[in-house]
Amino acid sequence: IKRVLTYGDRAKLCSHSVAKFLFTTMEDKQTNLALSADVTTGAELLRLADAVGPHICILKTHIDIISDFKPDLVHDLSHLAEKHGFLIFEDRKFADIGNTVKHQYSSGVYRISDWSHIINAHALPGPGIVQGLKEVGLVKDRACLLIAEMSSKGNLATGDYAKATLKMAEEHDDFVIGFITQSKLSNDPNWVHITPGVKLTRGKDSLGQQYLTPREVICDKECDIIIVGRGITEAEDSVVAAKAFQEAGYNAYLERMQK
Ligand code: BMP
Repeated sequence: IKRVLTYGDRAKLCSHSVAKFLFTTMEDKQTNLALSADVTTGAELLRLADAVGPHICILKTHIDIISDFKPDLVHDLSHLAEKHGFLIFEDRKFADIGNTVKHQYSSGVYRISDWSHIINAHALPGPGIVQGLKEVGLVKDRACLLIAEMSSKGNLATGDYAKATLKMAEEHDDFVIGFITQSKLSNDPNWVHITPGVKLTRGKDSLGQQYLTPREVICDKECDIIIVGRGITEAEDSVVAAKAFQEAGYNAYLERMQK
């Protein structure tokens, strides 16, 4: 008897089209790697996306750190997402009242809802933030992740915060597909658990970031997807590094299947 569901099993179970596509992609491309493409020019973002695209299920952006942003950029990025079969996740971390985030999501310079399949939000303001984002995202078939736990030292998302975040997600499961988290919050296979702060060896940076290994995240903590930024972007060869993280992440998943 199979005790742990595969990514493919979970694709069949979940009802949200974005979650379904994500799990299907993970199974087909044999990857649970999300690239955090934290670079500062459009050209570099497109170069990375094209080079690393075959190895990832998600490309995570911080579009507001691009110094030469033009709307063409997200148009070209969307083409690369289709070419390589990955989802775009703008790591905007919305954190305001519903009415404000609605505008931040749909309008302004970046018009995030036009091109980003997945966005994320802090649960801190209460359920109105999800309601506001939903008013924009639902009709466009977009998905949202709630930030339950952070990787940075001394963060205040402690105690019952993650549990309350899970409850908020459960009340909006037509739009929320999972969590940014450091550990698994629920055994419900519909939720996607996505974890930043990953390198091939444990460690930290000089500004409070704390790193776990792919094996710790996927096998021990039972999360689904690793987010890797500088482990890839600062490597001598980003494709070689991406392949190493893809392999480490997927092997950890296969190991967890055997548990
Ligand atoms: P790096 O692998 O270079 O440390 O980058 C991590 C990425 O994940 C950054 O883009 C950061 O904004 C994001 N992130 C994080 O590090 N910790 C969190 O708890 C939530 C995040 O979104």
